[in-house]
Amino acid sequence: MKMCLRSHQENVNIEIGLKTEGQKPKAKDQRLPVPQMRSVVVGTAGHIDHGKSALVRALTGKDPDRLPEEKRRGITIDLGFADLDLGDVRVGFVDVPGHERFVKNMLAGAHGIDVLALVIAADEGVMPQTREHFDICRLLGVETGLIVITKTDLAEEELIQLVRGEAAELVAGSFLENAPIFAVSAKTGAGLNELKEALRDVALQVPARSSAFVPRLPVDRAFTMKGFGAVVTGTLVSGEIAEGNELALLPTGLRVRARGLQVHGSSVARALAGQRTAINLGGIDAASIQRGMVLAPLDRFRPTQIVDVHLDVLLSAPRALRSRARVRLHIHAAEVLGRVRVLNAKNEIAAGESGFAQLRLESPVVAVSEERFIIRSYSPSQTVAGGQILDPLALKHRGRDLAQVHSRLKTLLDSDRATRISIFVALSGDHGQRLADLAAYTGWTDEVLTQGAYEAKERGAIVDCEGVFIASANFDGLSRAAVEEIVSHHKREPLARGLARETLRERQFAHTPPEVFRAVLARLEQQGEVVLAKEIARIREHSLELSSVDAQLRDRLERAYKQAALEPPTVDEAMQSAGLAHAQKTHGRKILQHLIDSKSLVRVQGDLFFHEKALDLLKNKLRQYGDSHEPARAIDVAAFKELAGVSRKYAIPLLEYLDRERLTRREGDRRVILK
Ligand SMILES: Nc1nc2c(ncn2[C@@H]2O[C@H](COP(=O)(O)OP(=O)(O)OP(=O)(O)O)[C@@H](O)[C@H]2O)c(=O)[nH]1
Ligand SMILES: [Mg+2]
Repeated sequence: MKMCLRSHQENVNIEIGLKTEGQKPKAKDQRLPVPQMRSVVVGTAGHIDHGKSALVRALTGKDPDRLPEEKRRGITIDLGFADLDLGDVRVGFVDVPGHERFVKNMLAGAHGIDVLALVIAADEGVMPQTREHFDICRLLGVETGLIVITKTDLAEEELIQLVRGEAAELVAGSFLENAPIFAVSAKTGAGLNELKEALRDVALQVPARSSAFVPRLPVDRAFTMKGFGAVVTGTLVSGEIAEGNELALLPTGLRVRARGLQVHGSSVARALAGQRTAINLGGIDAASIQRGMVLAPLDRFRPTQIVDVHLDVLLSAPRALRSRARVRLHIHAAEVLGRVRVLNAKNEIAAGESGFAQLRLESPVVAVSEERFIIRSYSPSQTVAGGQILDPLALKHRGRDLAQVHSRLKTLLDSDRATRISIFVALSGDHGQRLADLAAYTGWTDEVLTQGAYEAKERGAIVDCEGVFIASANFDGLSRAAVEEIVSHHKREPLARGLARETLRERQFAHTPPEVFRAVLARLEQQGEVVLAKEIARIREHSLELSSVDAQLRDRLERAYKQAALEPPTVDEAMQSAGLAHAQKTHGRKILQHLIDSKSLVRVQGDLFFHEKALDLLKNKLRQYGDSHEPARAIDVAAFKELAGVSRKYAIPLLEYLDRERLTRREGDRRVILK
């Protein structure tokens, strides 16, 4: 079920004080400076009624339970938020519901947290959702946290010690193994100061969020505020969003504008990775925004419905995770239904085991490689596995490709950026990929992508074809195909100079971007394998060796032109005088082409050819004429006809040819003979 959370009076006071519509924005310099202090998100987790919300309230003075129903029932239903200023650290709390039925809401909040505060009531100890929440945080890759035993005012010291033992047992071997355990009471305030101090220390140790990713804000709440319009909140998981930014709301792709931003209740010009952020959006109605949607830069991500993943099935899962099982995927704040296809021979991953799988989703989500997620069974809803996205834009696999898919996914699971780029590029086959495609796979910034692609290129894994990346294996394959195509053309048409580039492109590169085609030809030319002459490609060794019969024909044709000098025959006349029958015309044409290729004949106009010797003689005569007519060096058509000894029929095409050859330049009805 998707949720659209509407505003309640409480939100207005706690989180939002954005400028009202039509109100003049404050001048930039009047704004609060970008907060420089550390900002971390601490998420509570733990069983129902264990005192999570009471703890947040005792620490911050703010009640995270904001819904009237929560107040009435005394339980948390949906995520609550509160923040705490610890001097040099600002803590944004995400308080989650402990109720078994609201784990889905817990999941929407758990994904963005830096620090886990695992809350256990001293009078109850470790309970089912203590375990489930802890598993979820572990599977989502949370790396830092502490354990808080609450309600110590309700338990004897002996019991508290017992609970400490239980907690230590629960987290043994996990990221919380050495985490400090605090015994506190929200009621009496005992232990809270020490806890605050520890929160500060832990927060300072939290590594800064990676700057490798472009901004992304998974929406965990959306509501309308009177006078402001649509407001969304969420943890900015990466990058920065600034006031005025144009963003896409995914998966719909709707274009929206960040009209105003708030972090920790104050207006800011920009929000940074790791901050709980509220954004007033222009260009959209809150009713069309749902929890789980993602705000991101325009044209950067591609929503997906098929993802290849690595899964860790919980030891506590009631049964193995099998192919065709209908599951709920929780990724960031989104929940979508889908089916699993386990990518192994057994078609299942047993409880406590891991493996590769493909998830086919019923609706699109935004996902990038490396991203963590949680899998819950469809019914009853129960957390069964966690995982990591390996190929976010996967295709369906055929059974016989399984081994190959397996080895690819194995590499993706544990490899550096350049290797992953090489794999994503290879997946695109001969199509290749641009930086924008790789951005959709990874969510990385342009700088990171450029660097990764550069390294992949340096390692010889990919080739950069004018900005289209293609796997070296594909590039080599295309090069071989091109050479073979030209070779077989030479075999079919030994008299032809080579293969028209366009024909080559159509035959072998129809599904390849033009950049790749050009790069392949350029590489083949550079290696000296292929010679490119104008629009024709030929193999370097291709020579136009003629049979002796054809060689005689060629000589006769050439003689016909040579003898005619500047008054050459038509092609038909030349063929006739060479003794070529009409039926052999096509063959004769090829031989004619041979003479043209070897530069014995020159095409002056249309089908009008001259022997190169005759043209050379004419050019010399013309130069001498110019020298003896200094300084004008001019000649008119009549004088030219006389000089060349030709009629007007030949004189005009010849003069135009000489103009093209830059031997003469037309000036009115005369030609200037250039030096
Ligand atoms: N005596 C005592 N009562 C506490 C303490 N902390 C919480 N409580 C009480 O325990 C009950 C549950 O506390 P909550 O903070 O709502 O528990 P919760 O973990 O947030 O519960 P859910 O959000 O529904 O999972 C409330 O009646 C609180 O007043 C404490 O330290 N001492
Ligand atoms: Mg609560």
